[in-house]
Amino acid sequence: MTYEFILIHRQEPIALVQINRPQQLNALNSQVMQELTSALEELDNDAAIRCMIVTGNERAFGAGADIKDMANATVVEMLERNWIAYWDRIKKVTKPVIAAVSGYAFGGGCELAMACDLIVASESAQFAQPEINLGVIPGAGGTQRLTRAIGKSKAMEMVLTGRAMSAREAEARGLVARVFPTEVYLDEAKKLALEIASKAPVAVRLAKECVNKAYESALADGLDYERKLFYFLFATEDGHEGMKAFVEKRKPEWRGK
Ligand code: DAK
Repeated sequence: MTYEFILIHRQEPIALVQINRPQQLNALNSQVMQELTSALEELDNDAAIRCMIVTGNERAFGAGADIKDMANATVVEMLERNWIAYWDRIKKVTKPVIAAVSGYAFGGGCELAMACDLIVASESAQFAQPEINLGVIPGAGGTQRLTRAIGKSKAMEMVLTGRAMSAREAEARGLVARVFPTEVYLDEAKKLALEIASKAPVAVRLAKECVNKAYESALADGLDYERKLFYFLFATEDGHEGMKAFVEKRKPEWRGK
């Protein structure tokens, strides 16, 4: 498939999907979202790839949904665009997806970063849900994911005022996993992706599923789910290989089975 607004950089076993609409600060229109989700699905089905990175450029990860596209839209048009389906598709990606964020991650851009499995940021990254300033509210998970990530009071403050949070603040509050100087944040995201890609693939997939489950269920259901997947891993060759390698004092050889 050819893409207009994204670039794919394959560096097996990892791949980078770069949003490339710099003149509009990577504002997300339907085509960008369509291309981005298709690329992630394609890479998810590619056996040579084990971890993906979604990124923008130094100035903007994404300044939100394309406001010019939405300004005159009716409620029926918004419903028919079925934008939220793209987020559902991202959620179904089974391999880990790291958001490498620099510059603006505003509105839908912030929601996109939060829809990824973890966020690595540059020192110049800024996170905001500024929809309130447009007379609307976040619509792709902002009120829910931000609240789970940073707690009710801070999320309320951000969503009600639209103010931006710095990378350092986002890290301190748990929205962001790691912050690096702008010159190296992408290299560091790649290092992290390579580290994840070096682990046992089935365990990585199930670990991602379990952590995401913690977001979506009551504690008792999440614990039950985790336990079942934990037992399941004893039916995999890699599960036994990892423990045997430890006992035999050698490096494990993962086979993805
Ligand atoms: N949409 C369209 N164009 C945008 C844009 C955006 N979100 N953000 C920036 N641009 C464009 C600007 O219009 C400008 O284009 P030209 O005028 O040069 O043609 C160019 O990018 C450069 O922007 P600025 O000149 O404004 O650059 P500054 O450095 O001065 O300011 C800024 C950067 C990020 C502070 C500013 O551009 C800004 O405030 N942008 C808007 C940020 C924002 O409000 N984002 C939230 C958008 S609402 C849905 C679910 C979710 C959503 C929608 C639907 N469904 C379930 C249906 C999500 C909604 C949103 O994200």
